[in-house]
Amino acid sequence: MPMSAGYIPFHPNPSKPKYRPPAGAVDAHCHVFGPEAKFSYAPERKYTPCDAPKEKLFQLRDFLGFDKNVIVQASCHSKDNRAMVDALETSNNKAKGVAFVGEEVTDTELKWMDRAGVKGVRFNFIKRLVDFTPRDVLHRIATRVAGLGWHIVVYFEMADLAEMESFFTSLPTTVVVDHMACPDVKKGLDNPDFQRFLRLLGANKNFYCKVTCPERFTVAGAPYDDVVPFARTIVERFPERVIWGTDWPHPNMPKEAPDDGVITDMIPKIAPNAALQKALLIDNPMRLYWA
Ligand code: 0GY
Repeated sequence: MPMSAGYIPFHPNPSKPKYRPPAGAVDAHCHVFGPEAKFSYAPERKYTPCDAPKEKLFQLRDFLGFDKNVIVQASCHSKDNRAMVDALETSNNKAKGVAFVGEEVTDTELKWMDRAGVKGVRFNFIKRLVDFTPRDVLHRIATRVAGLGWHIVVYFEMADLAEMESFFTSLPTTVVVDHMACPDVKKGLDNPDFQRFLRLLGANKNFYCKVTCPERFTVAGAPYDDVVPFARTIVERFPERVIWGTDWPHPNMPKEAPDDGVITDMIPKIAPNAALQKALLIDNPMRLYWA
C-alpha cells in the first residue's frame, strides 16, 4: 500500500481574518480526523493525517466567524463514518455531513447517518487517494441515496473531465463538484479544460461547485491571488450554485500548513459584493444542507 509516512499538522495559530463573514455563514468543506485513540484510521488509507478532532474544528469555526460546518468524510477514514457522524451529533445542529460508503452499506446505516445530518455521499476519483470503484456500483449507490434526498459530491481532476462528464450528468441527484474540479492555474482561464468545466456547470442546473482549496492549486502561494480569477469567474457566473469552505485541516499538504485566516480573507476577492457573499456563504449551503 503506498502511504505517505507522516503529516503536516494544521496551522497552530491561524490569523484573525480581516473579512467578517455574514451572520449564519457556513464553512461547507472541512474534515474531522480521529482522534485516533477513539476513531482509528482506515487500514486502506493512502496517508495518515494528524488528529483533527471536532472540538478543534468548532473552535476554529467560532474564531473565523462562521456559524456552521459541512464535514466531508475524507479518505483516511474510508467507509468508517463514525468520527464525522459523532461530530454532527454533538454539533447542536451546526454541522451537516457528507459520507463515504460502499455498496455494502445497509439501509439501517444510511438511516443512522441521515438522522445525524448526513446529506450526501462523496465519490472520490483522485487516484492518489482511493482505489477504483466501478461506475455501475456508484450508480447503484447514487440511486439508493437519491431516495433519502441526498446528493453526490464528486472529487476529480480536471484532466479527467472529458472522460467522466457523461457519468456525472447521468447521476440522479444534485451533484456538487469539489474544489472547482482542480484547475491548473498556470494554464489560465481560457484553457479548454476550464472552459469545458464552465460549460458543464452552465448546461446542468443540478450541478453546484465548491470554490475551495486555493492552497492546493496556487503556484504563487498565499494569499493565493493566482487562484482568485478561477473562483471569481465561477461565483459571478453561477452565483446561485456555489459554496465555499476552508478545507481545514488541509489533509495531505506537501509543505506548509495553510493559515485559515488568509484563506477566509479570499472571500471578498472571489465574491466581491454582499449579495454574492450571502449566496455563497448562506443561501446556497443552507439550501443544500439544512433545507
Ligand atoms: C480534500 C482534499 C484531499 C483529501 C481528501 O478524502 C481525502 O482524503 O479529500 C486531498 O488530498 O486532495 O478534499 O480536503
